[in-house]
Amino acid sequence: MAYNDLREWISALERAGELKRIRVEADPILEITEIADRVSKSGSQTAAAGGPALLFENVKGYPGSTLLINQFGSARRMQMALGVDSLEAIADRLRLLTEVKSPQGLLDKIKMLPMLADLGKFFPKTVSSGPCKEVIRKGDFSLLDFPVLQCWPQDAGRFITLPCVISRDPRTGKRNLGMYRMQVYDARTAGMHWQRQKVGAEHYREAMRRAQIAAAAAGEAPPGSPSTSAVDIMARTSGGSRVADGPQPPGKLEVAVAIGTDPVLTFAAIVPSPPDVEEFLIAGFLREKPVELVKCETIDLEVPASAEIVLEGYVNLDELRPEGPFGDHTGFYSLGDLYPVFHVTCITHRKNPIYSTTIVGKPPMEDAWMGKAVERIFLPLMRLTIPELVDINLPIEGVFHNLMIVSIRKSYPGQARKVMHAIWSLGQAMFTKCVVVLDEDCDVQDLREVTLRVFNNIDPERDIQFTLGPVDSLDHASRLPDFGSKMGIDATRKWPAEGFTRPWPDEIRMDSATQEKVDRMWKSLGID
Ligand SMILES: Cc1cc2nc3c(=O)[nH]c(=O)nc-3n(C[C@H](O)[C@H](O)[C@H](O)COP(=O)(O)O)c2cc1C
Ligand SMILES: [Mn+2]
Repeated sequence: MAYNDLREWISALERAGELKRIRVEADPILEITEIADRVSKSGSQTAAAGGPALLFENVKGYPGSTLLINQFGSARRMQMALGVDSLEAIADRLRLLTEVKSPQGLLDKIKMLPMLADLGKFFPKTVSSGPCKEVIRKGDFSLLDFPVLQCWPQDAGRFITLPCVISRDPRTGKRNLGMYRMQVYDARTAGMHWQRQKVGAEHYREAMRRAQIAAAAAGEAPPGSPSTSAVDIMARTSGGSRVADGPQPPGKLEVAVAIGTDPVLTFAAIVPSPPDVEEFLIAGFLREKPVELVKCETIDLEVPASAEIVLEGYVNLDELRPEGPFGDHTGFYSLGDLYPVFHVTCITHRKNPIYSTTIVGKPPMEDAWMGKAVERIFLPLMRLTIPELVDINLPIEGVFHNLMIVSIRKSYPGQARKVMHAIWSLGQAMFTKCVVVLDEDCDVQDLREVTLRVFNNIDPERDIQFTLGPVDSLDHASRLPDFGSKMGIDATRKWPAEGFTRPWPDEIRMDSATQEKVDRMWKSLGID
């Protein structure tokens, strides 16, 4: 049962006792962050961690406006958002899809029918209009009309923190939906913080390549201008897309931004899907209902029809501007850097739009629960490339890119190292700074067990693997922005075939006969 829009989701939250309306005036500058932060961290030692979603109905300076925050802020709400009682249910549906084999007979074919019918629900539908068009503002619009937060004291300004950013691949025409924060510079411009390894940044680079090739073909390449090979352009871009030398011919990439969609679509914007798989499709799969899209007014893109707010606009290919610092989900401020600038050409919205937002900072915050959902849902997909993978755990304090703990079914020498390298080459898992590999009988969700095993089982000099590669743009410790070292710890039991010839001791376990005997006598001992 899918929610059609943010409002149905808010009603469901309210009915479930998962939402608090706040009628006291609260300031979008710092104050709402402090409130939401305290709520995020309430009861954080249990699975039900994270207090309720908050609907601010009296935002200082924005009379009549409404602001939603912490909608995903607990394991339970994350499940509700995805319409399941357990994230395993989604993992199971994915597993079914990935395990498809050719049907052996009629019975097999019949069994496959529900799955094939399911497939039809994935694809987005273009509709002629929708609630996001209730108010269309082509001339009189301003980003400052919405209660955009300044989250933390040293932030560079106000940031739109939960935007679903839509762009089209100039090469394939496929659309991407990614969540990239946007610093509001003024009424009509904002930063576009797609990090360089993300799909939006690749669309931008592709548009740059095309503009350069077109300019060269038209003989407009300025004297001494750099070569237009893709490799060269890549080499000269950094941060989001900095052009370090040589002029970039003018041009633009159209971009649309949806704020306040149904929760599945918002979640789909953070999912690290393969670059060529449209997130609209993923949302359709997760919702079990197609996403409805409408055409934009001023650009050639489609946006979710039921979005609360839609920003239409473009980024110039030859314009970058300092973005950040911004208090980030690492618990530190991410440093300022140069990023493209989003220019708004039109804003459409629902009547009395609800501004949907989040804050990031020291974990746990609501993005922790979104990340945990990604972890569970992606396990079956990771197994397609790393079949020996039994389970994974990205502890919340590892802020997702710093630490991944995995267990594997080890069948040949050196396999733990093979798994590390596979993780470092798998989509956004490439950012993982530390990978810890354990044998299949270790419950990686139990950090005490993990600690006991890892540090007992390693000979550090022998079992640690260092390598170099891309790191998350948010990493403030790496030797260079976006590039640094990684560490893998092979905490599996070592084999003679790996050069370990000493005996490996058994773990201590009491025999079951003694355990059962003590169970029976337990009460009589009078200890409890
Ligand atoms: C609240 C939140 C904020 C995020 N902000 C950014 C951001 O500013 N820049 C960025 O590159 N990724 C950001 N991310 C992560 C991306 O959304 C994520 O990597 C996503 O998979 C990118 O989509 P893409 O693969 O289509 O590029 C954020 C994630 C969350 C949950
Ligand atoms: Mn994507």
